[in-house]
Formats: sequence, structure tokens, C-alpha cells
Amino acid sequence: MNPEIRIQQLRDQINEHNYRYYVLDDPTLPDIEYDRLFIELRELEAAHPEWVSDDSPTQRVGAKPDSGFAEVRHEMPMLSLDNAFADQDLTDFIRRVHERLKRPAAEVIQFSCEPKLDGIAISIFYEQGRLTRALTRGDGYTGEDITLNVRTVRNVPVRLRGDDWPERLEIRGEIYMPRAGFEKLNERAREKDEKTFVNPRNAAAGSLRQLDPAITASRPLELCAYSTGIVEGGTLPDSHYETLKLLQQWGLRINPEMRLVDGLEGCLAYYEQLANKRDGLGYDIDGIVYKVDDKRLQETLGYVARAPRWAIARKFPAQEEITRLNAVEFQVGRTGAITPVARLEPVFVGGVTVSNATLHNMDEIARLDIREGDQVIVHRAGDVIPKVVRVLTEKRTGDEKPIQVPSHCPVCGSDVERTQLQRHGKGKVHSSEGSIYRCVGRLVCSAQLKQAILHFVSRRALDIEGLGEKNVDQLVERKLVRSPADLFSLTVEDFLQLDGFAQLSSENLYNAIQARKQTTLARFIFALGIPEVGEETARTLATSLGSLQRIRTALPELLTWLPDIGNEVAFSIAHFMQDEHNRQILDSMIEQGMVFDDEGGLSPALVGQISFAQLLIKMSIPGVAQTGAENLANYFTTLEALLEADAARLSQIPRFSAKARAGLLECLADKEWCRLIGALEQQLSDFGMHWECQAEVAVTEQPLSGQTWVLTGTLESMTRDEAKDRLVALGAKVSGSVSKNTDCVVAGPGAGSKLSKAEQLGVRVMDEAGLLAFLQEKS
Ligand code: D41
Repeated sequence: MNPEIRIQQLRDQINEHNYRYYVLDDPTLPDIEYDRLFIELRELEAAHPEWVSDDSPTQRVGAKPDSGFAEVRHEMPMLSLDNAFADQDLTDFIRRVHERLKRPAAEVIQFSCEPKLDGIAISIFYEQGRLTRALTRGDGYTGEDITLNVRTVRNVPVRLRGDDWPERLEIRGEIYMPRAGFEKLNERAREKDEKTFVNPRNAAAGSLRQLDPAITASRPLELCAYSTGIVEGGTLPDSHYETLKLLQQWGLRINPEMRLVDGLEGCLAYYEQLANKRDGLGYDIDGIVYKVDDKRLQETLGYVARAPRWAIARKFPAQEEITRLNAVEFQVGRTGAITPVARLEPVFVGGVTVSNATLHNMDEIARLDIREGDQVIVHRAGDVIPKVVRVLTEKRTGDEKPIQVPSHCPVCGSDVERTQLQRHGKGKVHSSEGSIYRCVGRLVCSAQLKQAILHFVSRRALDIEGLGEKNVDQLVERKLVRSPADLFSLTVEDFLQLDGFAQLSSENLYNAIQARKQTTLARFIFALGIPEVGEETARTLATSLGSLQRIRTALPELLTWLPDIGNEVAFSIAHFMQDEHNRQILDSMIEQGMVFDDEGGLSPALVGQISFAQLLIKMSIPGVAQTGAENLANYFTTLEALLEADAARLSQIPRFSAKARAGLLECLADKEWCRLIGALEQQLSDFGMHWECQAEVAVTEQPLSGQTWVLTGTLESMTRDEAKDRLVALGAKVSGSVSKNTDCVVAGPGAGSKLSKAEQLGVRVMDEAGLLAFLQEKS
């Protein structure tokens, strides 16, 4: 194809894509396809410089000008906006509009509403559809010429689409930086140890003020048009709303949240709706701009000072405020992590009064260089925890006090230790300093003990009712409980000592605790509060390994065989279980009669997964992957034989490369490697897995494996959740609807359509008594 035609084709395709992507939010071309077009265009233009024109999409970044930005007078002043801070201000505004227009209050006036973007207002001129000049708003009368920088903003059209635009057209809009781009920009700055921007608005302003357009081009800026200025050689609609729709057709992005509403009621409803959406918009807004939609009415209303009488900005509550950091205190979490909390001079921000904010960890304190007595910026968006985002170092008086990590736990006085980040390689541990400090006191620390107990008894753990914060505090303060195990030895008399307990309530709590000596293994493991082990992981451990004993002794390498358990979690579990104090607590609970409903054999899935070959793959032998490991396993059949092999023997293995041989010899020479593989094999055999004779492995099939049960109606002796837990423990799937695949329906009083459907399909049905008998028999 003629390259000149191809160049034009590529430009059209790229412009079309930009329009769909930036203006309509509806891209149809994958990024990679777009990149290909762009590269092709750049190459063709390089080969044919005579056809390069400055409205080509490749020509956004021009040369660096040698002086600063020229000051230019606006042909038509850029107005400012009056603010409304409350519903009443908006009501007054609309009343004044009616009065000035001599319209009765009952008559409905239409308003165009749009979010008020928190960016930089600018003016852009298009002459014969081409971008000729862009100015900052400045003081409204004079701005700075930032044409070269604005040209680099990806969604600013260098040429307007279509051909029905006025010959001279001034667009007014806001250049802003979306939050995601802002976060990425700051992330990159942090990596390079450069200064970060405080907020997206400052980042947008800083990016537009760059003397080198190439830097501006690298910043994720966007334009959103909100009105027009000079219009010559053509006309625009009488409606503001319709005008913006037209700008959109010409290729300018307008705000997709823009709406046309009727009167005060419509304006108030729009406020509610947008306030709810605010945090999810992807860009910062600080309010809503309401504009009388009809331009003829706008003209009648006119201006006061420099603000139109036909528009108003209704502000949202600020999400950032300045206040004083009175102190930093340290709190101790369940796992001993010491977290700094900022105590602030109370300040109204994001719609509430804030007096505490999170500081995350000591790295954050160092990063912010925060000191007691500093003036700080607090940010609160939506319902998230307020945080300190910046220190106003320029306001320091010299009396501010640096913040020190406490060397001893503020609660128990134990030493505070900086956590080590550990990476586990083949039998080796590499560690580096983490940013978390921990109290080493464990359960000796009353803060950790209280939270450990609250977690132990919580609903998804052992679910013991009646042990709220107040009661746990008392039990700990009076030293009645020094570990979760002590809960089981508490007597009715112990509870009688506590505030608010009488004979009956004491007996109830006693019984509630004793009843939980019988629970499921999964709940129990979750209840232990092992770092990194949530409900899901606890369930995996319980169903895969089947017994507390196996979970207690499992090597971390074995744990990583279980679904979704990685190195870090595996080592955390093993570390917890090896700890002497934890072992005593577990022993004590078992001695006190703790039993689990769902103890059983190893899960068949796990047994099926681990073969000799898999063991070899796990031991990561350089040069040996799946096939190599299988060949080795077939050849040797036992680990013993493999460990005794020498180079000569290895060379006899069929289809085993020299590279694999060298890798294996290296491992065989490594004592730690041999010890680890030996220990793993021993453990697998202890757990009942022997790959030489896999057929003989004793696997306990669960009684309800593969069955689907449905619960309906009310149960009296237990909740439906409990019934579900017990059936799941027996291997059943519990479903919400009856089908021909249902094995059994448990129907209590009040059972309706599910019961009739079961009867219709001939599915087995049992009542509560039947279920209880069944559970009794099976467990
Ligand atoms: O989003 C904005 N920041 C925005 C600013 C907007 N959506 N509409 C605006 N409309 C106007 C008038 C009513 C004067 C055309 C504005 C601004 N003005 C404005 N921005 C900065 C000063 C004034």
C-alpha cells in the first residue's frame, strides 16, 4: 500500500481508539493491538519525514522551549464559582435564581449537575478544529501558555472529530490525575527515593508546570471539559447539557456522571447519589457544580464580581484537614505486633470528628519523619480508618519530639524485638529486617493474652457465648486465666467472683465452656490464632491431615503439599507447633478432655498426590523436572537405594541427562539435603503413606463422601449452621436446593417446597430425630 495512505489510515485508527478509550470509556482495541499500530506509524513516519504533521498522534511531545511559560491575557475572563457548604446554601441559591428570573417558586428550572473535579482549570483553543493554544486559568484574567504540555495529555484531541465545529472554539475544562495513576507515580518516586506528591491535585499541577514536555507526557493526566469560552464562526446549543454532549462528539471527554435534573429536589437527590459514589469514582472530587442549564436564562442572570449568578459549587466535607499530633502511643496486637497510633487534636474531617489515626508501622513513621507536636495532614475517606498522610515540616517550631520505638512492651514490659523477614530456600533460611516490632512476651503479655482468648472463643472459632471483652479482661486481670487452656479448668466459683455474675449466669458460662471441649478440628486450629492461619487454612489442615497429632508434627515441607499453603504459612505453622509454651498449652487442653468430632485419616486426595516422584520434585534437584523425577522414582523405587547411588550407578538410569545427573550428585553430597529428604520420607511413612505399595495405604473414606444433603425447616437441638458443620465433617456437601442428585433431605417443622420436591423426586427424607440418630451412629 502507498505509505502516505497507510500513514493516514493508522492515524485515523489510533485517533478512533483514543476517542473510544479516553472519551467514551469504551475501548474496542486490545492494548497490544494499539501498541502495534503506534509502532507501525512511528516507523513509517521515520522513513518518510516529509509526511509528518504536527497533528499526528506520534507528535504530542515537542521540543523543550528555552524560556518559561509566557503570560497571556484571556480573551474572555475565566470566572470563579461561589461555594455552598450546606443544603441551605443550595436552597438559597435556587430561590435567588427564581427571584431574579421572576419565576414563581413552583415553576421548575432545569439544572445541569456534574462532579467538581479537584484539578487545574485550563482553556484550550481550537482553530479550524486544530489545537492552537492552551492556557492555565491563572487569576482568571491572565494565564500561562502551557500549550506544549497540554498537547502531551493523552485525551486532549490535537484535532477535533467531525467537521461541524465553530471555526474558533475555546474549551474550558479541568486537567486532573486519576487516583490509580497518582499512586503509581508516587510508587515509582518512592522506589527511586524521590519526593512524592501529597495528593493528585498537586501532582497534576506539578506535572503541568514542567518545563520539559517529555516529563509532562510521562504523567497520567486527563482532561475533562466543563464549558466553553470564545465561540466564533459557528453556534452552540442553548442548553449547557447539550453543548457538552456536542463537545463529546467532537472528541472531548466530559464527565460521565453529568445529569440534567429538575429544580431543588433533583439537585439534592443528585448530591446524595454522588456523595455515595465519591470513593469509588477513581478520581478526587471536592463537590458538585450546579449550573442553570438554559443559556438564555444564564445571560439574564449575569454575574456578580467574577462569579456567575447561574452556577454554584456545593462542597463535600473535606477529606483532608490539618491538625496537631499530640502524641504517638503504641498498641499491642494479638500476635504481639506493636503498632503506633497517632493521638490527634480532634478535627472535623470526612464528616466526622477524628482524634486517632493509624500510622501502620515504624517504617511509616520514618517515611513521614513525624514528631510529637507536628502539624499534620489527616486524611479520611468513606469509612476507612483515618490516616496521617503528611507532616507540615515547614510549620515546625523546634519543640517537636522525635518518636522512639519502645524498647519494652508498653503493656507487659517484655523486650521488643524487630521482626525478621525470613525466606526459606532449600534447607536454608535467609533473613532480613522487617518493619514490624513485636513484644516477645507472648501470652505473658496481658494484651496478647486477652486478644488470644477473645479470638479463641469467637464465633467462627470455638464459639463460646458469654465471654465478651469485659469478662475476658477480668479473667486476665485476676490471673484466673494465663492461657486459653485455662478456660477449661475454670469453675462456677471462679465466675462468681467476677463483676456481674450470679449463680445462674456462672453455671451457664461454665457449661458453655465445657460443652466446647468437643468441637471440630478445623475450628480448633483456627481458634489457636496461629499467625497466617485463617479459617480456610485451618480447614485445609484439618481435612488434609485429619488429626491434631499430625498437624502438630508435620514438617513445613510436607505442609507445602497441602492446597494453598505456601512456604511462609507452612513455616509459621511449624514454628508455632514447635514452640515449647504452645506445646504445653495444647497438651493441657488434650489432658482436660478436648476431643474433635472430625478426626480421621489422611485425605485420599493428599495420599494420591504424594508419590516418590513428587517427593523428588519437591526437593528441587537442579536439572530434574517432572519426567526426570519419574524416571528416577521408577528406577530406584526406594529412597534408601537412591541415597546410596554413586555416579556410575546414575549413568545407568535410562533417559536421565548428564545435567540431571550432575544436579542429583550435588544434592546427594549435601548433608542437609539428605537429612531433609530422609525426614520427609520418614514422616510420610509415619503418616501412613508408603509409595512402594500404594494400594495398601489405609485411607479412611468419610461416611458421606460424595453425597449431597439439604437442610430445610427449623431444627430444635441445633442450629442449621451446626447441622451443616456436622454433615460437612462427615464428608457431605450441603446444598440449598433439592434436585435428583440430592441424597437426603433433613426436614424440620415448617419445611415447605423443598420437602414436597424431595417427595416428588423420591429423595430420602429424615426428620431431626432421624438426623441425630444418624450423626450418633456415624461419629
Ligand atoms: O470540575 C470542575 N472543577 C468545574 C469547574 C466544573 N465541573 N465546572 C465549572 N464551571 C465553571 C463555570 C460555571 C464558571 C463555567 C468549573 C469552573 N467554572 C471553575 N473552575 C475553576 C474556577 C471556576
